[in-house]
Amino acid sequence: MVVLLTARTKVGIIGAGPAGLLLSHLLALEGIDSVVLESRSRRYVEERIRAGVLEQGTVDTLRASGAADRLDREGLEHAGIYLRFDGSDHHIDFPGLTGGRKITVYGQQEVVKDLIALRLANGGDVRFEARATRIEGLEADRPVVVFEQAGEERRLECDYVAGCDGYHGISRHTIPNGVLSEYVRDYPFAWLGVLAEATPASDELIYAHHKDGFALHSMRSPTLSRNYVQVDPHDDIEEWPDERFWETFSLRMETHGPSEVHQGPITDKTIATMRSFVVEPMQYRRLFLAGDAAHIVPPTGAKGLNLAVADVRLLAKGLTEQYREGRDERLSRYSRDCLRKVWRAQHFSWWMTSLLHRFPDDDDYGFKLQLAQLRWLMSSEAAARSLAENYVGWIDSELDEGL
Ligand code: RFL
Ligand code: PHB
Repeated sequence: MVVLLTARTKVGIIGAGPAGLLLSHLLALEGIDSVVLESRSRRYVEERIRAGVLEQGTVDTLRASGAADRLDREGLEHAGIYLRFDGSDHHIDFPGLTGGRKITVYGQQEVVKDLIALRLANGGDVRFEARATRIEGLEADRPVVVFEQAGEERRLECDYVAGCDGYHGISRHTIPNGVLSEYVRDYPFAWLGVLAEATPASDELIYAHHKDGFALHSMRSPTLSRNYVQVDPHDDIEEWPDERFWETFSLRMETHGPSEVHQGPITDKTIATMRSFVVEPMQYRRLFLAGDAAHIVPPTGAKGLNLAVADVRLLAKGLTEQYREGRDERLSRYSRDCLRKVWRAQHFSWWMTSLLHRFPDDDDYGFKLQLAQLRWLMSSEAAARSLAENYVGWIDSELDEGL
């Protein structure tokens, strides 16, 4: 391959997921230019169905940065969730327990669409089908992202690199051996998720605890349901025809009598394995990792996308301080500051996962412990508040003020 073109920018961003796109947008608002490199096509990233729950702080960030016009029109504000166990529904009232905080249901791919449209409308440089292959020059503090586009190898020289390329990206792997510590927990189950053209059966999400395994009823709009069931991590999607999905989902959603499940044509079906993972530190010289590139959580606590937003909010602040005032105080604390929220969310996601799933080698004792914990959540305001506070997004008094 012939090296053809070299471009230059202040911040080279690898990945056009929520982390990379929002970072590019926040930097542009501060007059800091960036180039976003994305290996997939625009269509692919805009249609990739993933998260759906935005914390209050995520919505606030999008709103304050002018990226929430459609979110404000179409997002579904939710004041709580239901825990379904012992044959009935139990409501957790978020505003009542957290001083008025809520969540908003709005698909991750809608956030991605909005951010791409905004970046392009504002003259942003977002390159699709541009795959970063390596990062050079980190040791010399003159980073260059080498990438492939249209069959050519190209170079992007930058002051800083933001590795926003998700769990399977290259950024994390360019850091020399011995620098990073990895913390991992794998779970013996996966989530089978479907998108169905069916009116949601509930005004709020339902997390169902069932002896056969966990199920979740969520939604994307007044006409689209998003439902999940716990499955074996080795299951193949072919083993889950639509009829089997609805049968399993209906059974686990059962309350006293037959549950009210709204079925409809399934337009998307995927299996996602579950893992907790963190690398520390989230920085090496002029390379900063953000979002799933540095940490992932099982989806039970709905934290992944929100953590990605929290990271880039701090990174944009740090880079702004650096460019505006020539001070690297915030930037040098980036990893430490992010990891406070990351570990809080790690614990919450692990806890919600342990509370609600059936572990294959667990016995009835484990099931009874889960029920005891669920009943306690509904009878102790302190317990319910701790769930609510974490679900709407923990406010770190040391860091979140002024952000
Ligand atoms: P992303 O979204 O994975 O984006 C990374 C981007 O980098 C690109 N890329 C590269 N580009 C150039 N060169 C390379 N070499 C590249 N390698 C990779 C990829 O194509 C991609 O476009 O990471 P980011 O931005 O950090 O965002 C993280 C979120 O996507 C993720 O945490 C959430 O989706 C997790 N998650 C949830 N999070 C929530 O906050 N609330 C939820 O309700 C929620 N539900 C979920 C979820 C994740 C799920 N799955 C599928 C794992 C539900 C599910 C089922
Ligand atoms: C979703 O709507 O996709 C969703 C909701 C809550 C979760 C995970 C995923 O915990």
